[in-house]
Amino acid sequence: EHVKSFAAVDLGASSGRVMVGRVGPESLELTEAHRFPNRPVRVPEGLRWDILSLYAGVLDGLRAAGQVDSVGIDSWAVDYGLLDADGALLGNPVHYRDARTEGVAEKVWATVPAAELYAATGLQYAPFNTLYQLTAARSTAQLAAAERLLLVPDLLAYWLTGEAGTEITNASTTQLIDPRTRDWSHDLADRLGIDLTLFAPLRQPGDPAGLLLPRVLEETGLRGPVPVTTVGSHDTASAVAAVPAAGQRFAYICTGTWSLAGLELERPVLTEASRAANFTNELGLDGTVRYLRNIMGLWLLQECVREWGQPDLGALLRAAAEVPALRSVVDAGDATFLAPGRMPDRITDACRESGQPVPESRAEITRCILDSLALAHRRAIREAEALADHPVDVVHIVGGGTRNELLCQLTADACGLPVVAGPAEAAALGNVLVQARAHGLVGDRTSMRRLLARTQPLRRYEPRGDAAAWRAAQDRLTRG
Ligand code: ADP
Ligand code: LRH
Repeated sequence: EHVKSFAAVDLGASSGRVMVGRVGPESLELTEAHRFPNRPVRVPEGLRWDILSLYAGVLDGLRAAGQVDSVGIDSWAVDYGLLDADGALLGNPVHYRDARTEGVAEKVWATVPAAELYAATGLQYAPFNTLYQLTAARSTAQLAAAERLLLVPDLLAYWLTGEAGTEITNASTTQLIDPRTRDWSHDLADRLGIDLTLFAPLRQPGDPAGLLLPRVLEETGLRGPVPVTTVGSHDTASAVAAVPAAGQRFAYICTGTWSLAGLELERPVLTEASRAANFTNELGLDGTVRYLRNIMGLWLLQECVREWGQPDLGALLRAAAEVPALRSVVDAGDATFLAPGRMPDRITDACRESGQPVPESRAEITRCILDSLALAHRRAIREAEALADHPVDVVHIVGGGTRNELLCQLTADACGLPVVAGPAEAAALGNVLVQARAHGLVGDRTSMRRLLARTQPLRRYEPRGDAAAWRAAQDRLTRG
């Protein structure tokens, strides 16, 4: 059997990894070559990504991966680095949780009303959309000096190859792309004074993205030529590509730092009702639309665990499973949870303010978070089904959250639907499969999904009764 190897660089908000996928016509095997923490740094001017440390992790990972047929890169969305006229990076990329975008949206809406923005781009309102970040950066010395803007995965690809491009699925998260034409919205950019010539030409998943530079080969011990292949460089686009679903009647939840819950559609939903419900139309593979809602996700738990000095997660989750269900819930979609810090207090404050019992122990706070996430999953999927007129009969959970059995079971209970959990490394697998397809090893999206379902360990959770309790909890939140 003809087998090829692909390195998938996948940078999440909590960790980066370089995975190696070995793909044949009937086989798909993924192994971890290297994993490294992603620790943002607060400096006087704000919260920044430590991009050089991440790039060092990528090089270490490629060395550990050994000889591969191609490399693909994906990461979290919306953030970017700026280059000067010599092609040198101007400062550390600003973290999407940085406070610089506070109050910026209102200024943008004074020029282009929110309804018009949605009709033009289909993107949800989130303070960190690149459009708002660029508006916040207006009249900074750094932006004035910039000749080029590269989204994070494109920046790493540029360092590896010397070639600059803008990958389309991630570009769709800038809020400067029209999801119908899948091209820049020049009119919008003009009205907002955003210079689109900063962006390198658009690239599509599957496009060649250059060859590893001689210096990179030397540092990683790889033998050239090694091509870099464009993948769905938005991690969520790669993760959705690796949802092991059959047919169309499925919803997905990509769980990690965020929960991204929604549907794969052929066309964007740009209605006013969709805007009011804050659903986004991000671009996926092969002309698809990722119609989804951002939910705060396991960030809520990560931040508590950080505050508590990193206790054992397994023990904490076992204790949380023993806590009575649905005593108190918070709105896990609420942007008030976006910034880092004081998370246990912020959760208990929200419970107190909404007149619910205040969780006291770590186990109780953890249970409150997981119940709240499951509830937010339920709400997002139900609303997406209605807004897109696209009913589903199964929910696929992919990403790191699939390792949290309690969260998977609670999500099945809350949604009243079976949950199929796995793969955990969906973004890396989607990254690998798009490279494999570009190298002629797999066919269309359906056959990619079939290969995943045949080769990846999946676990099924059936919904356990008590629909009324979830409905009541939802009512409590909506009223509160
Ligand atoms: P990201 O890509 O956003 O960095 P991941 O997909 O790697 O996130 O998921 C990280 C999350 O997965 C962690 O915050 C944690 O809550 C969860 N997780 C990882 N490993 C385990 C585990 N062994 N048990 C339970 N949860 C886990
Ligand atoms: C998840 C993710 C998500 C974006 C957020 C900024 O890693 O890419 O899809 O909304 O990060």
